[in-house]
Amino acid sequence: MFGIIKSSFNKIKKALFKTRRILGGKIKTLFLGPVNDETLEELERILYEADIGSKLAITFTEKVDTFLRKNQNAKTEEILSLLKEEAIALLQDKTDQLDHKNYHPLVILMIGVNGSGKTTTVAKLAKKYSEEKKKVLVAAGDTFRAAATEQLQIWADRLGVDIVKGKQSSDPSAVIFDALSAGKARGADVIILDTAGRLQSKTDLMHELKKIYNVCKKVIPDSPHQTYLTLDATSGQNALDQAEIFHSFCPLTGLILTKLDSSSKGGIVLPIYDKLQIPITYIGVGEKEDDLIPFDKKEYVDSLFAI
Ligand SMILES: Nc1nc2c(ncn2[C@@H]2O[C@H](COP(=O)(O)OP(=O)(O)O)[C@@H](O)[C@H]2O)c(=O)[nH]1
Ligand SMILES: [Mg+2]
Repeated sequence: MFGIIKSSFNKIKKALFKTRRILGGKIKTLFLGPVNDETLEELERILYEADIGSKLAITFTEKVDTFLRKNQNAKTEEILSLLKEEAIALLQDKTDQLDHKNYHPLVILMIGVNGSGKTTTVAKLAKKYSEEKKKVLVAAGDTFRAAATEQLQIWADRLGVDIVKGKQSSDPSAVIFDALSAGKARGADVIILDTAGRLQSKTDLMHELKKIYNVCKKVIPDSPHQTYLTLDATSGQNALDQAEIFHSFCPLTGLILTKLDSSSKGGIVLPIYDKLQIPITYIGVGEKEDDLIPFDKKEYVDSLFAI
């Protein structure tokens, strides 16, 4: 157990390596010298550059300012601790909420824009549940590109999980309907639904998602039990806008922040949570099936502000 915790912490540390170089290292260097107004302006800029967003960069800098006025000889470590405390307080307890109710089958709907990591995350979750000895079925709900179904088929073969797919350009809701019906009939424990990310327009995409959502309700009334939005961490503030739009059409139960390994902007977690108050359930730290870790606010914050 301890080994698993340790290895996931190392993965987060590795994933946030670039952000750490920007944040922890720069903050350390910044406070080596005498502190004045310019130092605080610089701190605000450094925080902003790590994608913490302008609102939080200002709030955090003000906290440091107040602290420094009371503690003129504060050490860098104390400043970093203060920032960590602020970040943890912001993330509150909601980020720990994973729904552990025993749904049977558990239906997970994966949504997000093209390239944000939906299909890869479906595979990662399939791996996770398979390891828990659950019978997993995945649905290739992205019928727009033949390559999308092929991609999921390759994962399903590799992981040894059941897949339901449709013909190219067929109605995705029909595939979802078939998958849910098949999952029920075959006694699947977990059904994970992949979807398409790019349609002609935002309205089309949202209309289609609504349709899929309603099909879920029709076949398994209380489903989808989890609706996860994948957000590409490298897309920075844009991820925030996406999350808001999706959430207004399909109530999200969790966010999965992908590609934290390839971003130097790991700070994006904070403004997303600040604005939407949707739990960050997992983070993606690579392209392989094992590169998905449950989000742990303390591990995350420790890595973010590590020096
Ligand atoms: N580095 C990295 N790459 C990822 C991660 N998740 C997905 N990808 C890659 O991002 C690309 C798009 O992923 P895909 O799952 O096809 O996105 P989709 O269009 O939303 O289904 C692929 O090349 C994936 O291998 C991650 O956590 N880290
Ligand atoms: Mg896909």
